[in-house]
Amino acid sequence: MYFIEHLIQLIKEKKSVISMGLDPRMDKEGEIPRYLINEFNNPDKIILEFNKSLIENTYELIPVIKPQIAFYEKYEALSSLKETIRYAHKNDLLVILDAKRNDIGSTSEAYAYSIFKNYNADACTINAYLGIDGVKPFLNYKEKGVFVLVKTSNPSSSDFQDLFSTKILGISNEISEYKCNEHVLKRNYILMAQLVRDWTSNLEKFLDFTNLGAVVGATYSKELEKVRKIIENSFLLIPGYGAQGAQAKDLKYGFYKNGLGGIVNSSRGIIYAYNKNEKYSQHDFSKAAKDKIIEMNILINREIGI
Ligand code: OMP
Repeated sequence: MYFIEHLIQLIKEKKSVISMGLDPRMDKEGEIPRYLINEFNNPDKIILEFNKSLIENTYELIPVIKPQIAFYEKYEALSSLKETIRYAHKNDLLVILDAKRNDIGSTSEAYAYSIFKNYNADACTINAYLGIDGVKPFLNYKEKGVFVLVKTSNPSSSDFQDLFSTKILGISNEISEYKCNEHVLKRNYILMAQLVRDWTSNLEKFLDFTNLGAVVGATYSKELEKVRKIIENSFLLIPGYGAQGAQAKDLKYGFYKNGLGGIVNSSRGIIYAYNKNEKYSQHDFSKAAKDKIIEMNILINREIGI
């Protein structure tokens, strides 16, 4: 089944557009509960136990999880990542592997193989700075989903993504600066959104959506609205809810009137919710995550109308 078709099916079944981000942290107080760290004393085992408990308690309420590979690499716990993906699939969840990979075409092929074959992820995030030949190897896995970074949620995303530039035909590559008044300049994230739109044009559609999506931070709601209008046939992966400050009201313009068009990721806000409310002990971490998801589903669904 195509990723996007399955995603839409699960969104409708579960009435949820939430992606639970599985970003295991073990460095500070209040991240993965201490009792788990003490009990297992091995990063793979600690993380797998943590993730399985979260999945078991929340899989009926969400369509998708998004593990960020950096944390599994940091703790040398890649087998827990594979096991988590297997466990998520057994529990009716799709998996977006957040790897933000990209390179020249031949190296991208290896990245795509690793993400889709070795890890068996259903979708992934990529950076498309190298252009279409670094993107194609991911698109060659036709049934898989790909989310291209367009406008990221972080404060300094403006450093490059908000700068203005334009394409000028017939100008030598030796010229690295160009003074112009007559050209129309667009912000780089708008140009990236337009590229993604162009790349979707030949892809198969399900309910108007292709397997190629884009990432736009919920922390930039005006930009979210602009990108939504440019890339009509793409799902948007929208991170930044919760720990980064975005709220349900910021999400509305990422979605169409039928409530489709986006998924909202929260990682720390869900999986470490136990640590933000005195009514939970560390043993209640997955109950706290479940309660947070129930609350998010109500708040978000009210805004987007599903
Ligand atoms: P929390 O801030 O804990 O909810 O985590 C957000 C997750 O989304 C992290 O795994 C980030 O790496 C990821 N993310 C962003 O925060 N901002 C972006 O613009 C893009 C992503 C992403 O691609 O998922």
